[in-house]
Amino acid sequence: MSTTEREDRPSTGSRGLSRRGFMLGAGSLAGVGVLGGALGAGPTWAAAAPSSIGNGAQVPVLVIGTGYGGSVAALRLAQAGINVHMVEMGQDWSTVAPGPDGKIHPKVTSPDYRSFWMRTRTKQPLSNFLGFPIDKDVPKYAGILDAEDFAGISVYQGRGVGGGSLVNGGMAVTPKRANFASILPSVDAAEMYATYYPRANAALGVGLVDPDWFERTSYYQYSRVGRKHAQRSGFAWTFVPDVYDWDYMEAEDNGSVPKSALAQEILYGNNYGKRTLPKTYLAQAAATGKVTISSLHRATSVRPGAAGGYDVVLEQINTAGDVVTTKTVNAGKVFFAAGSVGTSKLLVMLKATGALPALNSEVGQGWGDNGNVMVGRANHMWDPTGDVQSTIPCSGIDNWDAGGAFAEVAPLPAGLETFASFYLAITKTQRRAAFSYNSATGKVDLSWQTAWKQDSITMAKTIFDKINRTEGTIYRTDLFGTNKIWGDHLTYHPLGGAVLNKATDNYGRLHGYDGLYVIDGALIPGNTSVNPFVTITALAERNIERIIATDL
Ligand code: FAE
Repeated sequence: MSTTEREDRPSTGSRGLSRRGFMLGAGSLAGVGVLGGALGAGPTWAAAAPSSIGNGAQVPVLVIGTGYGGSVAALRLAQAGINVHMVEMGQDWSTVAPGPDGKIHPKVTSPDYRSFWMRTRTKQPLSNFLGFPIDKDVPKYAGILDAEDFAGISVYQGRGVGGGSLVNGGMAVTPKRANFASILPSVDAAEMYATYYPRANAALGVGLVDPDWFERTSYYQYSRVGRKHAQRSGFAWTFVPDVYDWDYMEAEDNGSVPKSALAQEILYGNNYGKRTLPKTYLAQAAATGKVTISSLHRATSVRPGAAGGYDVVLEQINTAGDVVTTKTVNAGKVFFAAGSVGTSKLLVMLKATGALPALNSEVGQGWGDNGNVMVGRANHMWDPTGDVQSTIPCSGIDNWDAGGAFAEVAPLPAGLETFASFYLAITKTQRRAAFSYNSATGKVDLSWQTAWKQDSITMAKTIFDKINRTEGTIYRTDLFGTNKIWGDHLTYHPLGGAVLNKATDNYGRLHGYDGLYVIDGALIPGNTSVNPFVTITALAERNIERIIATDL
């Protein structure tokens, strides 16, 4: 199936939005971005409004977290004339000094202190290469990627102003409309596909790789091999939209701008080219003059204030993770946008410890991993995938309806020929876990069990067993350990924990408390059938429009 045939794509999203026509509110990035290579240094959040909130401050609205949900809330509230303060536990990366390589963000092949959130040893998603472990010791630091360990799963999340947009692949996929009812059953799909998905796609700057360049460039040989293998086994293969500036990537290829996606930058940040939230929603928010952000501030408590509103306790930390100051601020309204895990952990802890006892029993429930599972296949010598690979995936294999799996053809940008095809599959798993407060440790546990990933493996095998049979190839066993085929210990796509229309009303208002809202991936019950951030953004657009109209 070609991209244009992909059903139910919103008309102004993806292909409908010209690659060259991405507009940023009042001003266009296209003019400054493309050949001058200025996207990396173009309008970003921090240039406008760095801040540190004072102890005792009073704000009309406090947003906890600066990922997709939080950024949508901040922008739309500010545009409605409301002052917003955002708190973010990670760093404002645009103010961080370059590292030894002269860049803010290191390559995926050279993780260092900047790469991981408060770990003393890296935890790379691909832990091994040719069977050898590749993790190494690093100084503890407020790095950009968190690998948060629960008993049965490691959950990868972005840390810093911009949340997951800083570390993700930028794959911006609108689910097929036929699947929407199982994703968000209480939401009017017609409204989402007519209004909010297009709005989200436009504001995020979603576009598609130029198909002609795709056929030519050595950097997508791995994707063309992925297509050949998928099609020879009779699977639907499709281009997948992304927020990376495709014109910039072509300029990287012809050598006229500094390389980013084509220089192994992704998991630990992109220095140029990717339209992260600080270049889109947050840059627009800064332009209103009504939004401020305190970075390295972690929200630890929210409770009703004696004089109204909510008292929010914030720990200001340094880059080693030490608490420097504890502040209490008062907010008229609070938006939980700390991500599925961050929001769920806060709410479960606040209910259990008596700060917000009236939250209902749905809080902490309905968490899923979007069915993520990773795998590599060993190709024949005549099917090399390329010693240079773009870090931005641009295609996928769709076997959702028949086998419950959608697999992105992912890069393995090792800098040498690996003869491997690599994939991240999203599967239709029904498994859901719950968060619960552990009074012995004072922490929040997650009931996910590693064995549950077997369902996802079975679905992913509907694609890859068949391709292996057709091609006469086998699975790689050296990427996740020794003799281990499946990357089944992790997820990149945490979803749920404060599910829409269960823990909240149908617009994210938390039951039990006026003026408390959830507006991030915690609202989505465990699975989106595709990569999740477009759905998180579109749902946030829908909800904030209603909240502004009725509550503010
Ligand atoms: P998120 O973006 O995680 O933002 C939450 C923010 O809150 C973070 O910045 C936190 O640091 C901050 N925070 C948490 N707790 C606190 C606290 N107590 N106080 C203050 N701040 C706090 O949430 N999705 C796609 O659609 N396409 C992709 O290609 C893709 N690739 C991915 C690759 C990787 C490696 C990873 C990790 C994720 C990927 N994702 C992808 C998932 C996507 O980034 C994720 O669904 C969204 O970022 C979730 O958005 P939220 O607004 O829920």
